[in-house]
Amino acid sequence: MKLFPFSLIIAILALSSCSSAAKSNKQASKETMLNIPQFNADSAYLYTKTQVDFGPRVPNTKAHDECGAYLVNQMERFGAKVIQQKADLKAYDGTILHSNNIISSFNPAAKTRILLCAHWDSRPYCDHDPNPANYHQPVLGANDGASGVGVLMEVARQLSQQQPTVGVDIIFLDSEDDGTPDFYKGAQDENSWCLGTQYWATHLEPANYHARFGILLDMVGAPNATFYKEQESMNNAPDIVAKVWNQAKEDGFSAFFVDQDGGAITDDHVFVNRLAGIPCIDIIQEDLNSPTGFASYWHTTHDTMANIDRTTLLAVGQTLLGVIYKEKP
Ligand code: AHN
Ligand code: ZN
Repeated sequence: MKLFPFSLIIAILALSSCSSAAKSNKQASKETMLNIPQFNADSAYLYTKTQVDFGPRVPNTKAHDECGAYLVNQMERFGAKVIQQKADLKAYDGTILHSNNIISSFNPAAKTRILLCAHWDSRPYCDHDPNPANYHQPVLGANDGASGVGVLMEVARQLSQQQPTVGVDIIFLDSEDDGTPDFYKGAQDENSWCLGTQYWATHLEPANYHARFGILLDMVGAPNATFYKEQESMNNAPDIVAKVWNQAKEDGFSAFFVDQDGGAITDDHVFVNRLAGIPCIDIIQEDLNSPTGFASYWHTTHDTMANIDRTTLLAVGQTLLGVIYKEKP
């Protein structure tokens, strides 16, 4: 008779321990599913500065080629399969630009893919500088170019440490910023911008490439930057805008990702949408009160590391990681 209650206690203990083990396993697997890495803003800052230290990355210059080699080397170190898509592209004035789109694939076998991109070239003209004597100086491009690439390099480093369930392709697009300068007396031409993207979207690599959606970063490093819901993004991929802005809100970054419509901008995402048929949005700093629509140092000699802030890099990078690691195949 004494044995019965004892075995009952054992049975109860076994049952309860079993159910608590099952519960903690369930919790653990839920947490593993939502294990979103921490974006390191110092690292993104350093990747941005390293590019800037090469000098302006204007196509056909030594700094451009050296920085390109650095980017390829880093992405290979992060375990990506890297393709360099080289092409000679014609600028608005007939100049032939030796262009190089740097395409890095993570988890290339995965069917469901996300495209992340940013331009890595610098503009050859400071055509919005307050001093006209600087119009033919190249832009250093700390914010306009290097910041987007810097954030994506840190995302790549995170991808190398923890693989998400979807595949990710990161393209550093070239020859974005050779568009018709303001001082040119002839016609402005929309198609003079984003030459590298226009080439990629009509000569897709990897072959037959498709992604569920794309996110372009452009000028994502300035202190207190404001990203509005850019109009071309809203027209082509409103659900992706909502996904990104909701993730930013969840992470506490709504001061950067403003819940308000912005202007329409001719940027790389327009050609990804139009020519490659991939719904793509643009996270781009807009200043709705400035005459150009952009910050005062845009396309001037003041686009330097002094205008790069780790908190902005963090807001953009952490939001991207949330979106990537939550996406289901
Ligand atoms: C135009 O000015 C037409 N588009 C801006 C695209 C751009 C230039 N983004 C950075 N630099
Ligand atoms: Zn620019």
